[in-house]
Amino acid sequence: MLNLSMTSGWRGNGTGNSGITYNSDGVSFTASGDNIGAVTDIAKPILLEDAVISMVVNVSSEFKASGASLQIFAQIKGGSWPGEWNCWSGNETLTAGADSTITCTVKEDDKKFNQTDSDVQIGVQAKNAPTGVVTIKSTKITLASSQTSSAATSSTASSATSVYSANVDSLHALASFPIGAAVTNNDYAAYNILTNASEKAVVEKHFDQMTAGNIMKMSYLQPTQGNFTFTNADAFVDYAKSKNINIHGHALLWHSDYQVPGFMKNWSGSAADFIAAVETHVTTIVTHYKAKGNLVSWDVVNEALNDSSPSNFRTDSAFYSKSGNSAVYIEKAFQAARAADANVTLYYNDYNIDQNNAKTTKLIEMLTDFQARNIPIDGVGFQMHVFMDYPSIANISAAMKKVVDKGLKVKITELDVAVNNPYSGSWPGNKVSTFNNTVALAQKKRYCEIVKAYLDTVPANLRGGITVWGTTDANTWLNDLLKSPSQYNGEKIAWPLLFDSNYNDKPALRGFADALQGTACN
Ligand code: 9MR
Repeated sequence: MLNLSMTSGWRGNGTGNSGITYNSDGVSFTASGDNIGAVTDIAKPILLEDAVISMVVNVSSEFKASGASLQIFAQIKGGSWPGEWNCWSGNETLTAGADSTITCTVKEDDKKFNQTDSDVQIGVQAKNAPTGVVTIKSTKITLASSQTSSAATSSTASSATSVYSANVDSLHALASFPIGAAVTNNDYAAYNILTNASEKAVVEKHFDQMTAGNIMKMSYLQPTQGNFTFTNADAFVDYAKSKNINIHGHALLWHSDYQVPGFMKNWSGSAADFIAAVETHVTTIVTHYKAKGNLVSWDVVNEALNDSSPSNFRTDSAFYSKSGNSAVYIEKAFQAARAADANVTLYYNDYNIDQNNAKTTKLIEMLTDFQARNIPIDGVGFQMHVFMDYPSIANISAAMKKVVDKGLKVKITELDVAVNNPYSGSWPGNKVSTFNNTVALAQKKRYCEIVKAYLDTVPANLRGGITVWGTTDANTWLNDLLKSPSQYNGEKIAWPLLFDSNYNDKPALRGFADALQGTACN
């Protein structure tokens, strides 16, 4: 049985319809005339012949009083749009303000509903001079026993499954700037982009840029001094190139303890020699990947600012201490990167700078200083590991605007929207334990609003792109119990990404697409 999503994918049907609205009951439409209704798509291949469509509907008193009826229908999209038109639910079967179940068995003698060529739309429309409102609360399709569909077979073992399509053919095709995803390689073998067909499929369909979640970090590329280990990263960059996908390099320098090679952490030589070693790392890697041709931008330095107020350069960083308690390593890294590749875009990347707070102020101070001294920098990466309720869109926009005002690019480098916020004042009383429709819709709206804020704030020539930090909810750093044991006390309740753990679209994907298409966020 297919249990269709009632939170996205529906649209108005019939001439003069005023669209549909999603609400806590389901999908509603105003039946202002004959053939006005609501439809949703089911992707091919779909074998609907002999299937039973079952809808729980609730009509308003006005609809009931108008004497109108409802008609479930199914239609093959394309050609002459042939359909199943024999299903009627008369006014007498409907009760005002109460749920009624109406059904339709899809039957066409010539088996047109065994569709491999075209998608199918199913829906319900009003008949007999209707007025008033109709709400569809649920829609289920019971396939004939011998039949199946891509949605059913791609789901988990249970036959009761929910099929949801965001109706997005390709997310990146909707944008004129890079749309990226962070991916896993041999760092998390089960989700390795080079070997996992589902990962490949979702990335190749929706993204035109990738970031390596881990394998281009320092300790992976230069584990011991002078020993550069490019094999895994090269395979990843080459695969991307074969698919016309660009790479955003992440990250040349990051203080986070286990990313820093031991030889740097334990440096006992002079500060000048340490800085020279930093420059060698940057120069060697940027030069190597310049030759590949598809590495378009780098996070040169990641997270060099602290979270204090006022904020300053981190001192809990080997780079800072071994450089002689100085932040000079930052500008040296940018200079070395620019010298190695004149064309690659150079970003400073950090978290919490989307909040227009002390850290943003320190960031802007650093940018101003760099520009005054001609230190090469092209833009700022806003990581944007955000929550449903925090930070506000106003703060995000204001912070991005400050970077735009410096004439620098803004790239959202690590976007994810965690459903649960363990830092909120009400935590854990406000904990969401199930990813339900209400949450899915709120997340859809939040994704839309963030992407819209980006488009509204950052002019086209300064848009470095938007990258989500992972593909599916199964493989998010927020589930990474090994590295973040305290996050949600080990519960996997972030659900922060665009695809669920079965690689199905989430409403969040529709929200992202809505913003790119200029559709209102709802
Ligand atoms: O997603 C990454 C995770 O797999 C690693 O365990 C972790 C530590 O290396 O890094 C995660 O990615 C981080 C990124 O490199 C920098 N910004 C914060 C990201 C989430 O922690």
